[in-house]
Amino acid sequence: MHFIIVMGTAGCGKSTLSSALASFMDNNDLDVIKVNLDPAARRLPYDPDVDIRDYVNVDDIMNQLGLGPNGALIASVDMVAGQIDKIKEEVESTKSEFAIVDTPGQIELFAYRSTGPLIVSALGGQTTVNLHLLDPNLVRYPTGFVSLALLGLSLQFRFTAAQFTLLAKSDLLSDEEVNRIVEWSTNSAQLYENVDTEGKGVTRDMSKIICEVLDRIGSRGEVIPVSAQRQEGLDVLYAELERVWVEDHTP
Ligand SMILES: Nc1nc2c(ncn2[C@@H]2O[C@H](COP(=O)(O)OP(=O)(O)OP(=O)(O)O)[C@@H](O)[C@H]2O)c(=O)[nH]1
Ligand SMILES: [Mg+2]
Repeated sequence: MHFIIVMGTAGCGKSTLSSALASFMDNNDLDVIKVNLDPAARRLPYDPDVDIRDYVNVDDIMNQLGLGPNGALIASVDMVAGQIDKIKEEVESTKSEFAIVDTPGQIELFAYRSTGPLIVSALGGQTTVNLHLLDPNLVRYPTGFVSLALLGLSLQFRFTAAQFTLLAKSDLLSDEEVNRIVEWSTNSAQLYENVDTEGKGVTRDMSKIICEVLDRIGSRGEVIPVSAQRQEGLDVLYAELERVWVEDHTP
């Protein structure tokens, strides 16, 4: 099975993109399942084939342990770790070729506690690709782009899988803004220049240093603009994913 793990800051469009990508693959006759790993999801824009809420219920945890919403969320994400074997079994029992995995809104709970890396490695799979979604409202400014690039690096550090960076909800930005963001992802000198001219104070100074670090680490690939709402960019994303799957079959 090939796994596609969808990650990003709260509200950046993970669930909607998971749904749109699944429909895109479905329409191309691919056997794909949708896995929801967000125990706190209220309403999902898709019908999950495997759902963490069948194993861990935030409301029950709140009541049983007398916790507030944040404490219950932390406890519930941690409890997911105890259900990994069952989830893996359920995922594998579908015998699908592809699985799209939607992750909790609070990325710090998933990525920076043990659950996220544990579950991703336990699922195993032939290939695993992480999709890091960038929130358009933050990433439209050069210093915002730098802060999310830093988060992307940190995710890469926590999960040693292949990682693609997507500009989510690209329909909310002008073509000019989208092009600028794509340019920043491949042209660090341009990013540095825009940080220098548009940033302010300590944020600008720190961003310039981070730009240098990003430059030293090297390219993390061009940002792929996508709009789940308009079904745009999914073909480009799919072509990139396909390259990973094809390489996996190349001796
Ligand atoms: N304009 C536009 N809005 C979008 C798009 N994708 C998602 N949204 C909206 O963004 C909001 C958040 O989308 P979700 O898919 O729930 O985001 P999420 O990252 O799963 O959110 P959490 O799981 O709560 O962190 C919703 O109001 C969506 O309708 C898009 O491509 N374009
Ligand atoms: Mg979601």
